[in-house]
Order: sequence, then C-alpha cells, then structure tokens
Amino acid sequence: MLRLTSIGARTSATGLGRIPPLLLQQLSFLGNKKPDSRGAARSQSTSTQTKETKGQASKNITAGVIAACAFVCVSTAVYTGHNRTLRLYAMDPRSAALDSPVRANATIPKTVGFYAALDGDHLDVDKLPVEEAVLTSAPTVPPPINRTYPVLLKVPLETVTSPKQVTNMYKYDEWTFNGTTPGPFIRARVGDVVELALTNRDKKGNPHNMDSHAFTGPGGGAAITTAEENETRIGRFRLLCPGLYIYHCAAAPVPVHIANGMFGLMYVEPAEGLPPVDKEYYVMQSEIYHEPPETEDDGRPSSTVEFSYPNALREEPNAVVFNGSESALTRDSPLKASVGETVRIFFGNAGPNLTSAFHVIGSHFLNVYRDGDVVSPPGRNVGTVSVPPGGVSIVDMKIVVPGTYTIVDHAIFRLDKGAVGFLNASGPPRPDVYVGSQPPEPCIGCKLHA
Ligand SMILES: [Cu+2]
Repeated sequence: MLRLTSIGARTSATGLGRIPPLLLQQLSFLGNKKPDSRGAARSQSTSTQTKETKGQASKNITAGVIAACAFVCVSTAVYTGHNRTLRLYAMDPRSAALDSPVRANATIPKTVGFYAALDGDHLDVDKLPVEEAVLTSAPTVPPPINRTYPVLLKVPLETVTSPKQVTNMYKYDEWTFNGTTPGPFIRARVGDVVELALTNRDKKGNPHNMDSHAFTGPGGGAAITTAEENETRIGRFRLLCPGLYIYHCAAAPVPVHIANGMFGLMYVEPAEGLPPVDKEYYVMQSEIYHEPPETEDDGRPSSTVEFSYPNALREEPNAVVFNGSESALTRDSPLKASVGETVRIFFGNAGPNLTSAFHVIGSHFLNVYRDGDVVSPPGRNVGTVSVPPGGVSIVDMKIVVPGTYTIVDHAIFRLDKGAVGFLNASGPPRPDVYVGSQPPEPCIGCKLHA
C-alpha cells in the first residue's frame, strides 16, 4: 500500500509523472500529425514502401493505443489506490482517537441511533424529572451538566426592551430576552425536553417568540411561542442533536428583531460532554445599525439613536460589537484566566449580516468544534475561524504566556466599529516561549494591544 501511495503521489504531482520510455515513444507518435522527414521521404519513394509504411504506422497506432489504454488503466488504479489510502487514513478512528477523547467517545452512530429511536419512542414527558435551567448572562456560562439522564428543563424567558450604552457615543433601546443582549446562555443535555415559557413584557406592543436552532420542528419553535404583550406562551422541545446553537426571535419583521438584540446561545451537551476545561466563556458578535442622532431642544445631538432599516438593508453597520456593546469585553468585563489554564469560548455570531473571522491575537484554538459540531473530531491548532450569521463555534485555548490577548473579528477594520475584546491572563512569565530584548511597549492609540 505504501509503495502504491508513493507511486501515485509522484504521478499526481507531475501530471504524467513516471511514464515508461516505450510508452513515451508511443505517445509521442500519437501526438505527431505528420511523420518525421525520413518517414516522409520513404513514403514518397514507391507504393510498396508506402503500403509498408502505412502497415507499420497502423501497427504503431495499434501498439500506441494499447499502451495508452494500459497506462490509463494502471494510472487510474494507482491514483484510486492512493486516494483510497488517504481516505482510509483520514477515516481511521484509531488515527484521531489517539489524542481526541471526543473522537473516541462520541460517534456518529450514537447520534443517528438516537434519532432512529424516535420511530417507536413516544416519551412520556410528564414523567421526566423536572429541573430549573441555570441561566447566565454573557460572558458567564452555566456549569457543566453532570447528570446522565434526561429531564424536563424549565426555561423561563421574558422579552423586555432595555436602553443600553451600545457604543462609546450612543445609547440604543435594545429588544432583549431577560434584559440582556445577548440573551441568557441556556445549557441542556441531549435528550432533555426544554419547557420554554416565553412571557412578553415589551411595553411597545411588539409580539416576540423564539426560534432555536436546537429545536426540531417547523420554525424552530417560533410559531408556537409567539406571545403578544403580557402573554405567556409555553412550548416543549425535545433536544435531539447535541451541539451549540443560536436562538433568536423570529417575529416579523425577523431581521429587525435580531438586529435589535434578540438572540442568544443554547448549548446541548453531548451525553459524554466535552473534555473539561478550566474556564468557559460566552461571547456573541452582532451588528448595530442606527440613524444619526436627532437634535435635542437645546440644539445638541441626542445621546440615543434609533434603528436604521436602510443601513441594515445595505449591510453597512455603524457598530460591530461583542456581547452587545462596544465596551462589553474591554472596560466592563474582560475575560480572565491564569497561566496554565485552559479556556473555552462558546462563540456565536448573531449577524444579522456579516460573517465573522473570529480570532484571539497571540493564541491558538487548540480545539475548534466548527459550527458548534461536538460530534465530529475538532479542528486543531487553528488561528482564525469563520462563523457565519446564525452560526457558532466552540474554541479551546491554553494560556501559556501572561498578558493581554485581544479578541477580534479579523475583518480587521471592524475593530474601529467596536469588535474588540480582551482576555487578561495573569501568571509568571515564560521567557522560554516568549521574550524580547526590550520590555514590551504598547503602541499609542492602538486598540489591539492594550
Ligand atoms: Cu422579537
């Protein structure tokens, strides 16, 4: 197999690669539309010679065709064998299981089996043990789930509007779940049944609901949770797929409800959980679209701005922020860790329009559960991960060197729109890993290296 792979690699690398000399001769002949000059002279001398030449040419053509067919067949076999070798290597669970507890413990058949079990399985939800969900505001994440059985998980949410300082200059009246943007982090376990009780406390009269990408069924729950003002709607949703998912309001007009701040993350833990880490954080990116401030009676511009539909339609945000505001992860609440600790970030991108190039300057994502997929093997040692609107990613880092690590969307002009956060790491220096001849100097006016 190794020998085949080796030959195949050379063949594919050079196009035609190692072609036998005889075959090259035959291929060369096939490629010539005219015989060479000596052949041309002979072909014009006598008819007998012409016939002989034609006969020889016919033999050469036949031999060439046979040789070419043989070459194509052998090359195809070698190439197929080479590719198959690579695929088998990539799919061999032993190769990934060596350093991936997730790969070793969480397999695709288990997930599929859980889905298949639904065919004859009508769970009596009322007989499940009942738990109240632990709900946390960003950047805090509820503690890991240690139980090994499903529960009826009660999740009470209220929709309220809340004025907030979203940028260094302006306040904005956010539409929220439980008063925060992003909304609460909801942590459950695969197989749990979420009992969502959505109460609409929005005094402006807008209906609200929840579309959770973790729910299975039309609208992701939106149609049965739409609550009018002062109304409570209750829905039950069995969590069939482990993973990290975004939830958002999907009342019309949906883009406006999302742009105004109605989104959050729901983490459906796999039955075996993920490998434990020392710190877990909740970070969401979103865009803010607003009109210019109106002029107050005293002639000054208002400190509060209103939503701008035209800006949103043009996909030209005034601000791009983490956890709802420009200062959420800088002045107000930078993430913290110590040297030697492992840090996991549950990252979501609410959009509503832009894809995030999520990156933490000076660190690596040692594990990346791309798109919130906790079943497949994670990516390794990734620098930047792409997260679309409505998408998520789970990234793991290990803090080796103390200092400030800057969280950015690497579409880097967005740092001037607010897409900056900090992870402050304390602990002893590691000159064997990171050292300079002079002490570090922060650059003046730089938003990246605080
Ligand atoms: Cu809404």
